[in-house]
Amino acid sequence: MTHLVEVRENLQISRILQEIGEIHAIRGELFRSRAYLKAARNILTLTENLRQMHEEGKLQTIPGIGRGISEIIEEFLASGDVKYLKDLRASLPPGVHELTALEGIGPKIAFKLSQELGVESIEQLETAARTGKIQSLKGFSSKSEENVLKAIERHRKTLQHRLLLGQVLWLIEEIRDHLADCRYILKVEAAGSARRMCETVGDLDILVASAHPEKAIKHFASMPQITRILSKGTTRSSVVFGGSFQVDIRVVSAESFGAALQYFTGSKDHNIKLRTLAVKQGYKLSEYGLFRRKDDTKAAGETEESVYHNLGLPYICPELREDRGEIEAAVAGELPELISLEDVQGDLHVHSDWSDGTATLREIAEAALSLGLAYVAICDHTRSLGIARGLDEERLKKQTLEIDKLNKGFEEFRLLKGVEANIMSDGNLDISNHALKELDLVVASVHSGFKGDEEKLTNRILSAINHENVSIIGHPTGRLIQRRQPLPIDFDKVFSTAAEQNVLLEINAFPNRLDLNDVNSRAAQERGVKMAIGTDAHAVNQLGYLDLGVAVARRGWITPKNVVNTLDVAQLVKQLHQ
Ligand code: DGT
Ligand code: CA
Ligand code: CA
Ligand code: ZN
Repeated sequence: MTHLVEVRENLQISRILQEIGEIHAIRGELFRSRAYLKAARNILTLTENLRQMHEEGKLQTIPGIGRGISEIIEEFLASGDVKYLKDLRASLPPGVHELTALEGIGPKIAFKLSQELGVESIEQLETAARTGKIQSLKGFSSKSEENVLKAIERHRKTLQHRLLLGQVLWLIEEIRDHLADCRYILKVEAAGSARRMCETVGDLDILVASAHPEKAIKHFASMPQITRILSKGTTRSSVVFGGSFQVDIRVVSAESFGAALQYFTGSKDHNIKLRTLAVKQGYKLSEYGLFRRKDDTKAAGETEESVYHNLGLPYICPELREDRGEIEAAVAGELPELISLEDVQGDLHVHSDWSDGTATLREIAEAALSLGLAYVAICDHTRSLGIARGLDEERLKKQTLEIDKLNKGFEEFRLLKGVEANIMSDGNLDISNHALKELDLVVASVHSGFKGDEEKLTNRILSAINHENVSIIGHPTGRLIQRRQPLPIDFDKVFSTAAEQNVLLEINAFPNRLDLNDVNSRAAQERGVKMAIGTDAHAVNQLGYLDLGVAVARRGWITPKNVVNTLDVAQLVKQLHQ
């Protein structure tokens, strides 16, 4: 599992081409714009790493990528920068980028507003709207003015929105890449909720070690993705990325970096308990270090480990720092051995172009191989999900024959024959038993009929667990983060039945699902339930979401032996047929 960085690189390049395309559209260069937007889209669904394709001289074999675009890709791969994009950005009037963050304001309108009214920020646009300047423009009315004001209001509300962890991890990579270019910066870590791998992040806290704080801050504040600077001091700064997400940066000395990292990682409750423990042992713990009370000398601070060790504790992983018993467990020497990404050998929930995924079976296998995985379970939707081109028995049969054929060509890799069947409102599955019997594994999930009381919904899940062919319950609570509440199910019954029937509960790793979540996985483990991590990927790049599934498991105190993805393929198949 060492190639996630390269998968991210594809995404990064796709975003650069996307932005170039958008700026060309603003400038009215529609033909060019389309070419870049198309290239950006094609790269998103690419199965190979661009870096590798570049090394093999194959960039121009990608549809929509000619010499010009391949040169841009090469420049990015070599230097991490694209001068063409920088120049394009500089060619736009200030503020245009910020205005496009508003709903209903595309690049073209933003450009027009900035040209004709001279507005350079959302605030100035608001003033223009309130003073009737927008309706006086040709092609605009008092209605458009109202719409602009509403969009600004909605934008301010989403400003307080939390981002999904998956989105933030991505942003952290970009910030790291940028800060890596500054020779005054010695260390960079993301702290706060992002480091604890919380499912959503309110603001991102970046911690930097440097002996020249002002230079470090200046370098950070020059990131082109920053749309607004809220404050900029000598050792700290707060800025807004992409029009809505706040990032706080703090610069400390290398000697107190560990103590600062410990402090700003939180959680607040974990820190409070740790400080109390420090006081009991005659210390004072702050963001500057761990100090002996009697003479105020420093006992630790350069590394986080040194802080914990001097308090007589083993290192406590950031994912555990929620004051959910981790300090007590550390004192007792009973911290769990957490699962890690390296333990994971395969992905147990992936969609192909046989239903609503975008990749072919072969493309999925190749992408998984390049990620270092040993197996992937193909789990396409079944027929009652019409919109997702769900499979009936006949197409499922054809798919399994295709998988058998492909598997003959692999030496140390296997596509597992699976399906994601729907749990109907009566608790039955929408596909016949004889079709399911032929498969390596069956994921059963609720995709419709979310209304109903706890008893009814619990019974639906229980009958799926009791179904003779079901191996895994997919995204067990059905929640979508910030969009749909979890189903009200009786976990007590679900856990005891799953443990009894040897049915696995999924930790779905898709960024807006993370279902089971940390708390529920931990409860499941305590009840003897084993879990399966599945990315629910619908495109090859999404196989990289495995790290989010692992993060949930780690926050849930889950050990490797309770996650079947840590088994090799032979052990796994055996376990699935128990
Ligand atoms: P978020 O941003 O809402 O997702 O959550 P956090 O945990 O990142 O919270 P944030 O950004 O307010 O603060 C970052 C860390 O800084 C927090 O986890 C612990 C530390 N911290 C902040 N304020 C306090 C405080 O008043 N007391 C203590 N002990 N720690 C604090
Ligand atoms: Ca934060
Ligand atoms: Ca913060
Ligand atoms: Zn599903």
